[in-house]
Amino acid sequence: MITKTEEPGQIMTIERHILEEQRHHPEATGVLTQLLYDIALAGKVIASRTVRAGLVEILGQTGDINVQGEMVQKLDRFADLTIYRLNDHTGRLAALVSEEDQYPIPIPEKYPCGKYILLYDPIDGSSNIDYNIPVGTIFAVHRRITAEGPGTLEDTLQPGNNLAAAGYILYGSSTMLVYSTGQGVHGFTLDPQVGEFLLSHPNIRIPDKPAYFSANLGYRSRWSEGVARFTDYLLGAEAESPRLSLRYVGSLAADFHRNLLAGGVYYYPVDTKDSKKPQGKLRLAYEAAPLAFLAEQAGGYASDGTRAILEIQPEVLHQRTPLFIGSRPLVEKAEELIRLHG
Ligand code: P6P
Repeated sequence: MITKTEEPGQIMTIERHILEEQRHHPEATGVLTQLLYDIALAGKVIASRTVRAGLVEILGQTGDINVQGEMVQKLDRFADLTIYRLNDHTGRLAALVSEEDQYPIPIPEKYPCGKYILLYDPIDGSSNIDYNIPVGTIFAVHRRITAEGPGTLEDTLQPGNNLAAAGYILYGSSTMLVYSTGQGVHGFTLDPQVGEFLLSHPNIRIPDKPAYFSANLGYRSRWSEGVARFTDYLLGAEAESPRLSLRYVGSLAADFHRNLLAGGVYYYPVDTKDSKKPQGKLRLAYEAAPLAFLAEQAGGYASDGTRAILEIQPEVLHQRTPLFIGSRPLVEKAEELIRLHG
C-alpha cells in the first residue's frame, strides 16, 4: 500500500507553484507571492468575460480615446478596472502603471502602500477582440526604489533587468498564465470547471530549432535596410536561411507564446515613414520588457535591434521601442544586419 505522499498525480495549482517558487528567495516575505495570486485572480475574472465577449455587450468600443490615442475597447476598460480593483487595497503595491493611464496610478490614501510596482497592459491586441482572435494581459512587477510612502515616477522607470516578476495571461482556445520570478518560465492552463490555473508547461525553454517568424510583412517597404534584409533572410534569400513558417496573429501575447513554445522570432521594427512613432509602436515598460524577461529566462533573447531590451533605462513612462524577440540566434542575426545596413 503506497502512502498518500507517494501517490502520483500531484495537483500543481498556480498558488502552490508560486508558494514553492518563494522558497528560492530566502528574503521573501510572501508579498510577491500574494501579488501573483492577485494577478492570477484578475486573469480568471477577465477570462470569464473574454469567453462571453460576444454575448455580454463586451464587444466594441467605449467611445473613449486612451492616452495612446487609441479607441478604448469595452474589454480593455473591464480588464483595466478589474486589475486595479483587485490590487488597489492590498497594501502590496506602491503604485500601478496601466497602458490606459497617462500617469502612475496612486494607491488611494485610505489604503497602505507596499513595496512593489505593478505595470500592465490590460488587454494587448484589443483591436482583435471583435474578431475572436486571442488577446493577452501583459504584466511586469518591480520592487520600489524609494523607501516608503506613495510610489514615485522613479519607482516606475526601471530597466527590465530589475524585474522581480513578469508574465502574461493569454485568452485563447484556453486561458493560460505564463510567468517567471527569475527561476525559469512556467505555464498554467485555466481549468474553467474548477476555476484554477493548473501547471501545464513547467520550465519552458525555447527550442534550439526555430519553427516560425512573426512580423507584419505589409510594412516591409517601410522598414530600414537592415530589417528588410533580415526579413529576406527569414524568407529564404540566403543559403543558410532557416526554413521557417510565417505566422502573424497581430496579437503580441499570442505570437510571443507560440514562438516561446515552438521556437521563432517576433519583430515589430520602426516604421521609417511614421514620424509620430520614431521609436516604434510597442511599449517598453509593460510589453517589451516583461516579455524580454521571459524570453531570456527561457533561453532566448530580446533586442531593440541594437541592444538588449532588458538593459534599456526608460526615460518616460509610455516609452516605445522596436522589438525583436525569441530564439537568440535569430534576434542576433537581426542585430548583425541592422549593424551592417542600418
Ligand atoms: P499591426 C496590438 O495592437 C499590438 O500592440 C501587438 O499586440 C501586435 O503584435 C501589434 O500591435 C500589431 O500591430 O500594426 O501589425 O496591426
